[in-house]
Amino acid sequence: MSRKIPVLTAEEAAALIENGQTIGFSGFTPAGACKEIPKALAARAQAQHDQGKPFKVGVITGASTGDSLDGHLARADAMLFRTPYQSNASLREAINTGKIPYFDMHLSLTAQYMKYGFFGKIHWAIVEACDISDDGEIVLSTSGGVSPTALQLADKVLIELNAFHSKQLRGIHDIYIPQSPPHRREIPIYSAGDRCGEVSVKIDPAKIAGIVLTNAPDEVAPFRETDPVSEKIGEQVAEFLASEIKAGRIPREFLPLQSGVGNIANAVLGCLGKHKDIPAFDMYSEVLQDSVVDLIEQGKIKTASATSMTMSKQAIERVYANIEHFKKLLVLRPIEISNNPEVVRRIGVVSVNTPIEMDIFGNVNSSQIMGTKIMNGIGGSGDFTRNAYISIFAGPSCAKGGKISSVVPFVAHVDHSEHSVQVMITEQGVADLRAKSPRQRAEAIIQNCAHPDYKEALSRYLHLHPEGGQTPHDLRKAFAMHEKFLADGDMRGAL
Ligand code: 0RQ
Repeated sequence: MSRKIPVLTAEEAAALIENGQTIGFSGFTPAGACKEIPKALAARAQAQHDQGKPFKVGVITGASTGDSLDGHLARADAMLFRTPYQSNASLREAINTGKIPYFDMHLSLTAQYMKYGFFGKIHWAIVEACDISDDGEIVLSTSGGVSPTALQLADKVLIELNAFHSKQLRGIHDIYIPQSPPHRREIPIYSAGDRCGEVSVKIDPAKIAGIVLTNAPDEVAPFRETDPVSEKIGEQVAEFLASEIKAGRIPREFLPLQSGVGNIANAVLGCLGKHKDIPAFDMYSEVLQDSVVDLIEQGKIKTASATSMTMSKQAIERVYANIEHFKKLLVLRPIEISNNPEVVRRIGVVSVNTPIEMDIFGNVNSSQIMGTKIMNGIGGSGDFTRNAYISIFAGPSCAKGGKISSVVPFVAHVDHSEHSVQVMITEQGVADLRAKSPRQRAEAIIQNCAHPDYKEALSRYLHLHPEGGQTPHDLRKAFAMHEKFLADGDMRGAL
């Protein structure tokens, strides 16, 4: 016979957690992230610190979360470690000043690292749900993330039951957790919308310590209006993909698309939706943003698979108003599956991600400003880039009003190597790097992608040593543009 699971206040829930414990939290971006227990936990940490007692917890999530989790816990100095991705200003500062150890990881690996024991014991799973039964059946809210694995591994579980989210989300999730090696088999997904798992997570109800009742939308920041540079980048991506279909290198019916997060990703999707030679397509991605709702309503997206619906309150309400229709077209998966290299390679995903900087030979930095300060993390960009049918990086040719060139001689940190990156696109144009040597790639990137203010300097660098090897670097000058920026705040005039 099942017992009634106790309803707790957030403070009562936080009081159960002890210093030094590791928590697997739900949430992928602010979608489906816990909102009340982390705030109460931060307050508990602060109170302990005020009494001179230590209090920190290890924090594992799907990706970034909302300020209620990452902001509050970082500001309370309550994190023992943080992984695998973040985008919060307070947390970023604490990481960059060495206060919080941060492991920036490929997101598809987090759940299996948890299972393999690489993070040590998982004491708690704290997970947002839209529905729960007394016999331990949990229906997740707007993200899959690492929640299914955390719920299975943790000794104890706390649930935030969020009344804002429709209980009708039951059926949108497809929860499949692969066996660990040497028993793992292929993941039976052969097209973006395939389902192979369960609609909910079932655990032993005895380990659920309590439920905290909440009622709040996800803390998703509003999108900026598309600016002309993002729009131009979006158009270049759409035009490039249309020309690949025309050339017969992408099948006529097109291939599933992965598109990153943020304004450029939104603009890319909008431009693909408008392009007359791009047929209706599937998405096999990580995050579904507002633009996906528009494109589904316009019939331009057929099915979309991801691990989260990172949508504004208005967009998610549109989904809930027509949930039975959307459930036929949307699948939310655990991050281990939404980003799985095996599936990405099999179904031929075309990946489009945003770089921080790219170098003339094709390496990409997605995560570290000037090679030292973390911005967010590699996220899922590596999971997709390394395994894509065609991997594209698309972003502006310069930053900070032109004082920083996004194309540099050598990236100051490598997330994606020249071996994985196939196409670079800026508002200036497209560099197709396929079947090109490093010297040929450099000519294409400088000519087609670099901002006019930096073309000559980059070209001079490339030709410093005409017989200088397969990749003609000058190691004394490779970071001259970065050094110039660090010295006087402007890369122009270097080299
Ligand atoms: O700084 O906010 O202080 O002005 O970096 O740049 O142009 O606003 O772009 O918000 O799209 O973020 C790569 C960070 C781009 C993001 C990155 C400064 C710039 C600005 C942000 P300010 P923008 P976006 C997974 C997809 C990694 C994870 C990933 C990211 C700030 O896309 O985190 O790919 N990606 N996930 O001024 C110094 C440079 C700079 C620079 C930009 N060269 N040097 N600062 N900035 N270039 C896959 C999915 O499926 C979702």
